[in-house]
Amino acid sequence: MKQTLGCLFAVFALFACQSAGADTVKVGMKNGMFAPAAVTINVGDRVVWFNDDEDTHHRVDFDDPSFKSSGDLRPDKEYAIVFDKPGEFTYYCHYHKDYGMKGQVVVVDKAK
Ligand SMILES: [Cu+2]
Repeated sequence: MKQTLGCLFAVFALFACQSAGADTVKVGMKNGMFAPAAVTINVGDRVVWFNDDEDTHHRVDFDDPSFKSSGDLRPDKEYAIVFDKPGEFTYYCHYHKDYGMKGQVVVVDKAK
């Protein structure tokens, strides 16, 4: 019985830690695509884009100009944004937009 209670407590503690901490979601850039192209995160979470290509530059630009451009990302380089407001934010690769290299970040307010 003592052991069971201990386990239950551990599970609750884990839960509390996870909901209190911010998450990081990774989005790869390869072969003219963002992968995954659409992510849903909570306010305060971080999205990291990383160039998974071997010899192609990418650049993350948002339709909402309040987000800074990533600038040129060479292979193996990454770019991170912490999203501190809820909303649906669309972005694209400056170089490969015409090839359909577009993505979306949906930020939800988990307090609601
Ligand atoms: Cu690109």
